[in-house]
Amino acid sequence: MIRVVRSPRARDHVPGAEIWLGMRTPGTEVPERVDAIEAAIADWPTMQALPHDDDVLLRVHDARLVEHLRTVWDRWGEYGADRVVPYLFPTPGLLGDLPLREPAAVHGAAGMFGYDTMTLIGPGTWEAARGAVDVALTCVDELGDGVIYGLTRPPGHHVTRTAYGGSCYLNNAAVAAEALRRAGHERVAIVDIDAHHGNGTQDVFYARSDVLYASLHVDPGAGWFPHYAGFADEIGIGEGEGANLNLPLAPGTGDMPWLDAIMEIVEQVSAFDATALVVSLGVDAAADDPESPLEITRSGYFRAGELLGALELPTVALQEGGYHLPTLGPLVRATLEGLDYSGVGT
Ligand code: SP5
Ligand code: ZN
Repeated sequence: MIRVVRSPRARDHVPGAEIWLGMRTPGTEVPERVDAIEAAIADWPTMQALPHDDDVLLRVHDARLVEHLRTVWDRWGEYGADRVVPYLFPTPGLLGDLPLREPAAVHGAAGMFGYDTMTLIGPGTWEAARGAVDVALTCVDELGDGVIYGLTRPPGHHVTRTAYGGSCYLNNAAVAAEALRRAGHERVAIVDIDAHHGNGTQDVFYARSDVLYASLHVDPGAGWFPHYAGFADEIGIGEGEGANLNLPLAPGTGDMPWLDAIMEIVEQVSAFDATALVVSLGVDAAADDPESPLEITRSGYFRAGELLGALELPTVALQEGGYHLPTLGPLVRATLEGLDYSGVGT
């Protein structure tokens, strides 16, 4: 039996648009995604997220990022713009040898914390993002054995220690992994099956040996977001060397090679001897999805769930991407049904 944790704030984030290639496009990370998923799993036992303090959140993210997200919408009011969009970015090319100073003007500071132009902030963005963190933390509190699913929106896996982007604001999966560590799990594996590389989660744990990050995703080297991260030679650094695994896949990849990559990840998680699992459950690798060129079917997602469920680890599954509204709910349900190992051997 899969238990579900949801947030009443999940629909409050209305990005309104994505500024992509200079064009104001409608965007795909919309509140209706929540309706689509909730409708597909309405018969499963569901609880509301409980409020948590910022302790774990501040172990994952720089306090200045959290403070910026908490306050930027109110400070933006004087510009008369309907959303927060950065316009100037402190790239290495701009800074050279200069120290990174937080700009005095909030419109200058926006690009220090937001690394793209497609991840807009409006009036309910902070409340929704912080609510998703409460979903992740409530999942960890309620986990015990078995599988629990947190309907996290907005998603989180693109948020690094210090910067947001990729339709994400706070890294829910990283928060869950850190909370599992604090709850006594010695080794936590994060398996990211979203179509895109979770550059944020990778960044948070890159130098750590106690949290394994493993991802399969469309190859950034073939021209896909997040472009700068997700390559196979990113294996971790220092103590974290060997605790980061990227399996980039060619555009057009279908079920068989995708499931082979999941099997390779499952072997690595076993070898790592993880005591708990976090699944970054994006379903945007689906054939119909507008945001990725991967071609995964519903039965592929069910099988992926089964392969991960065979680990029989206490598992927190959190929502990441998935943008084709007609199939989004059924794809999430199929993955979780595969993941649910509670009936195995009984
Ligand atoms: C959480 C997640 O899945 N974030 C992925 C964000 C990737 N978006 C980058 C591409 C944006 C352009 N979207 C245009 C879609 C038209 N096919
Ligand atoms: Zn994605």
